[in-house]
Amino acid sequence: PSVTKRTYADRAAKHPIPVAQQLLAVCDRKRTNLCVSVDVTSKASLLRIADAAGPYCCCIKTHIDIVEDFDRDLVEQLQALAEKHDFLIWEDRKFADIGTREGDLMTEEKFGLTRRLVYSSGIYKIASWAHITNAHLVPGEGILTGLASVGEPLGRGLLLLAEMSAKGNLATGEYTAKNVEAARRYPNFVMGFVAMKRVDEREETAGGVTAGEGPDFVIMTPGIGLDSKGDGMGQQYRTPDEVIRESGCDIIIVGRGIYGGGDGNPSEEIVKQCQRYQAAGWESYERRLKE
Ligand code: 5FU
Repeated sequence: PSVTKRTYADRAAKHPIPVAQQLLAVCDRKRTNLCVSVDVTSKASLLRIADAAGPYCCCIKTHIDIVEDFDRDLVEQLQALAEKHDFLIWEDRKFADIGTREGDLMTEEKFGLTRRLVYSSGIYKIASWAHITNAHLVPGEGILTGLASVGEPLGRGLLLLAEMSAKGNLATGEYTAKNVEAARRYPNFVMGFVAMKRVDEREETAGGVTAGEGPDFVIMTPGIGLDSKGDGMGQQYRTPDEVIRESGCDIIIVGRGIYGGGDGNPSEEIVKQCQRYQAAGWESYERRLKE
């Protein structure tokens, strides 16, 4: 059957990528398909919001480079919260540098090329703590070889940005289809897509894969709001039901709808909004299974 008719538990049990198994299993265990995007600029706010939202979500998404007082302790505390509340961490880094040819990996090991160091090194050392990160396919498929050489041995997973939520974005049509084709060639690292719909089941691809067949990709979808249609700056919001039930996506990503912008809503308000989005997302998933 189509992945949209399979439960998170069933998909978790059969997924080839450990981090995708983990994510889908958390969804099932906690009855949530909510990923909370915590886009705040201080360590204290990020940790406070992650602690408040933790019980209600399967994943916390960060933009770690906006945190002004970032330090290693932040990462350690975030990891401790992930353990405490049973969620995964996704750094929304959107890598887009040039890639590596398969045969050149050995040379790269020796010279430690930039395209891999951005994931493994520097101040943030993203690969050391983020279960999930994401990348654009703009530079070509080599980007996957480069990132996989760092992430795969650590058991990390990657999402390709097959589509985006912003008005007028260019990730459409043939480009989206290319993302799906490329993902199929990295079955141990590319766990899914940032996308607005079930891009992997849309139609036949060049590889001849038809609707409902092929690997299980997790579709994670930003641009979710229950109270607003946009932010006046290009962001477009849809409801959890439009995204999970009508469009067949798997995980809803909610930022300002939950933390409210700035340094974030008071923790009680965050809890209240999390519960609201969690309930809406889960209800849509259950309806989708029955329809
Ligand atoms: F890839 C994408 C995309 O296409 N749209 C997005 O909005 C990522 N995002 C991120 O999701 C964006 O960078 C924010 O971190 C988050 C959405 O936040 P919001 O406050 O719910 O609009």
